[in-house]
Amino acid sequence: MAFNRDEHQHLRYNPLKAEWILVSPHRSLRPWSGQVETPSVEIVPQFDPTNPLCPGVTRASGKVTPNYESTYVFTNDFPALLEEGPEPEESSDPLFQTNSAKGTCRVICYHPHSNVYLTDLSVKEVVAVIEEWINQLSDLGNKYNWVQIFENRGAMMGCSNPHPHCQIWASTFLPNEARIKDVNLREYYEKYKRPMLMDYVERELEKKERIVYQNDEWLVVVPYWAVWPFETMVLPKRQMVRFSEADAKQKEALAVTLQVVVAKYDNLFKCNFPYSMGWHGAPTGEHLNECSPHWTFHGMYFPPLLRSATIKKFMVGYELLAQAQRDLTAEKAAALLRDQPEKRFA
Ligand code: H2U
Repeated sequence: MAFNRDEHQHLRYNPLKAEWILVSPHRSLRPWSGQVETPSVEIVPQFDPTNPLCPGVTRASGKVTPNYESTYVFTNDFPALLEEGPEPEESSDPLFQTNSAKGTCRVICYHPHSNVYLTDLSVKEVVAVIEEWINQLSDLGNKYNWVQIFENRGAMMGCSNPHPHCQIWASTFLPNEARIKDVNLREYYEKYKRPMLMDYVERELEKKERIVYQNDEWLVVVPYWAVWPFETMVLPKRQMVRFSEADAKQKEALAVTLQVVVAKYDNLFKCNFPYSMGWHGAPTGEHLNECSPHWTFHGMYFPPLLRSATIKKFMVGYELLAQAQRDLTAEKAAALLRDQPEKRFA
């Protein structure tokens, strides 16, 4: 019998993380008797006087969120990283290593209204969010080696507040994901003299099998090595080491791209599709003066849903003890998303 990627088990390699994932497409039709969750039907008001992210409301810290009209950024009242603190003692014991950790955490509100999301905003309003991301990256990137912008959408992903917002955690250290990517991107660049992700964009455009959406500036794919069922990557068509290099055309095209990605996700299971998403570019802070041609700025969406608005994939068992595994192939997931309309269901 000849090997067929859509039917037969195989391993796929993630060159960004130097990790393998097990793909088992033959299991796609197995019956499901796992956990089913009730979808959230929460109606969110435009303004809630008890919601700390709404304009004019007093937050838990006693600070008042001002009457903002576009985006609004504040220092997280419960930050995981503080700018100052005592340094841990160095240890020579290889089993009990410790290191310094300093940083800051901020929250970005996308819009003053709680009952809107990216698909409800104008392209201009989404560009304002993109510009705020870039401002924050430049501001915090002057001081910190890694600035992680991320958004948790939906209670299933730990979003604690029904208001359009994201978080930024900036740190003196490179977190694991950044550190590992930096090593693998650098190795690829040294070997092939090309940024890995620019080669990847070129190949995905040729193959056309995993494309979810594209426009003149951006490509959205379910990556070949995706772990989460409907994981996607947002990649620039022109090499860009950091977000700060984006020009007006790229920002506007990205705003449209983000709206289309959300619409397609929401249309898939007719829900507010939960996910964690965020951006990666070359390290900042003391790395700003280094040449980082191996890096390509990109975005990632990690949605937990598997086969309906309530059935999610759990990273358990084999995943925790051995390695990531998926049933649905990246190509099938891409086709399902590609086939969704670009406008969100009403
Ligand atoms: P999440 O929805 O992703 O949890 O982000 C909301 C953040 O807002 C969260 O990190 C912060 C929480 O600490 N927050 C404040 O800083 N002040 C508040 O009064 C409420 C929420």
